[in-house]
Amino acid sequence: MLRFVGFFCILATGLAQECVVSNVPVKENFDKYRFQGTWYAVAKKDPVGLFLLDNVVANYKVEDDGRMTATAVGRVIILNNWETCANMFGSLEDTVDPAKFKLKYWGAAAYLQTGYDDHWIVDTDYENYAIHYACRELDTDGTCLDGYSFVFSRHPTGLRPEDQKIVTQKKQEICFLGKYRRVAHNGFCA
Ligand code: RTL
Repeated sequence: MLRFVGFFCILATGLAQECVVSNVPVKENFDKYRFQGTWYAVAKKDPVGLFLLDNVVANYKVEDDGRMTATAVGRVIILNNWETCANMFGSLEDTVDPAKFKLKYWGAAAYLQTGYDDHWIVDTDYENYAIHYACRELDTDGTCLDGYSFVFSRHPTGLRPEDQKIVTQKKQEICFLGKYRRVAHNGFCA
């Protein structure tokens, strides 16, 4: 009987561990140099509150001192009815894990949001797709209460069919499957 209970305890903790943020898988030996350049957001999972709506394009660069910086543009609506393109800047602080950064970000204009978020690269092949993950707030059980994620493509036309399967798999591994929306690109911020 005790062994029976023990088995179910292990099973239950195993299931509960799955979506714990500290267990979210990230890219092994992430190479920030190969990640440089333009990435088009093709899908995103939104956080609570104001966020980039669509036409999101990010550009990463490794500076001479080895630090990664990024810019991002995207359509936003401010004060409920004013639509504009947000030009954002970010500096990515390294951590012990090469795929996990802290992103400090701010806007070109003072009315744009500033913040300090996680910036994890869950997976990428550097040439076609990337899955980004940021959890802003942990729940008491260690799972993510408020987070966001981008699926990026090197191609403005979207993901190649052969990359879609792996991206779906990764969305599931980070427990955001079913929470993404497509990111439209219609030239609004071009
Ligand atoms: C991402 C790529 C790396 C560079 C930056 C990023 C995040 C930008 C964010 C912008 C939010 C802007 C808002 C403006 C309205 O006031 C991860 C895309 C800077 C989170 C909400």
